[in-house]
Amino acid sequence: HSERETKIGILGVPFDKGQPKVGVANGPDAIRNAGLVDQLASIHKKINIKDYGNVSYEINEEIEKHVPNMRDYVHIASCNYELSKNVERIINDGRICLTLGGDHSLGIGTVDGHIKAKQENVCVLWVDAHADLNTNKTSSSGNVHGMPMALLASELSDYWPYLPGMDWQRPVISIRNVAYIGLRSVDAYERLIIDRLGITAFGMEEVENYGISTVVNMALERIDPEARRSIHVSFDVDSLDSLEAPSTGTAVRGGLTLREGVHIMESVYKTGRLGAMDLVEVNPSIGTEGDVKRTVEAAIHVIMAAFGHSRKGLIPRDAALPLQT
Ligand code: HAR
Ligand code: MN
Ligand code: MN
Ligand code: MN
Repeated sequence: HSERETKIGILGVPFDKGQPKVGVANGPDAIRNAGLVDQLASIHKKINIKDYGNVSYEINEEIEKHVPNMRDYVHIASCNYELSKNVERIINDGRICLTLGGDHSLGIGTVDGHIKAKQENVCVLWVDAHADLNTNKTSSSGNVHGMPMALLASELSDYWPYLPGMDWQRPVISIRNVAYIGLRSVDAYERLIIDRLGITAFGMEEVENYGISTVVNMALERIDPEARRSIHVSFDVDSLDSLEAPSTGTAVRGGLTLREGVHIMESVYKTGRLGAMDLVEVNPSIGTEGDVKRTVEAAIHVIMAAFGHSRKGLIPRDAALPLQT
């Protein structure tokens, strides 16, 4: 374990329109204000960080506002359009793009931008309590943060109506290049799709049966068998147990421990192929001050592991033993 040059581009997305609760738009600043950049910089000297600030967007008035059962559709389409372009640019700048959310509807834009930058040679690890695989026909909530994976998967494109203002978003990722870890709240139609399409899904039962180390290795083997793809990790903080990450909009008990979350990201770091990471659904308006602190700290631990923080400790590259002479 030693230092490896790592260039990171941080992007905040203070976006909350994919779900109904206030507060999640303050996730990016809560994570930054807890010292994210300084902590990343402290991993080792070969870390190079640039904070690109927050994504802003204007409503595209041309877009038809009403799409059945997709709440705040025009915001979703407008924000993700800007987001995709930002992610693409950051990756083209030679950086791993770290997107701080915001709700998980932003996964539409981040995965899209990553795919555009890497000419489609991308696989996705979706770490989440939820599958986010609803269409506007199957969703019982109309909340778009429960739909991003269904919008991204090419196998599901026929299940959507024409979506005005989303032409930039090519549903190009094959669901065969996507794996889930942490599932424990899956809607009936989502389960049907997972089974019918044979989607790689490691829910909490599989984490219990195999252990997290085997689960991550099996997931990566399935979505990137030749170890050639750029890896996109979309990490929903609600994948973690609600004791570890209480400040989130749709907490589900019985989730990943922080150690398991960290282990996932350490494994991804070791591949050397992390291309982009999203850390979403931190909501500083939910819970006590202590809950918020715990949630933000958990998010930072998971992020640190993704960029090379080692629980074993790191040896400086040119270190010599301090032997007495
Ligand atoms: N499956 C439910 C829905 O579609 C709940 C989605 C919950 N949200 C998330 N996504 N945090 O991971 O409404
Ligand atoms: Mn999610
Ligand atoms: Mn979730
Ligand atoms: Mn630590």
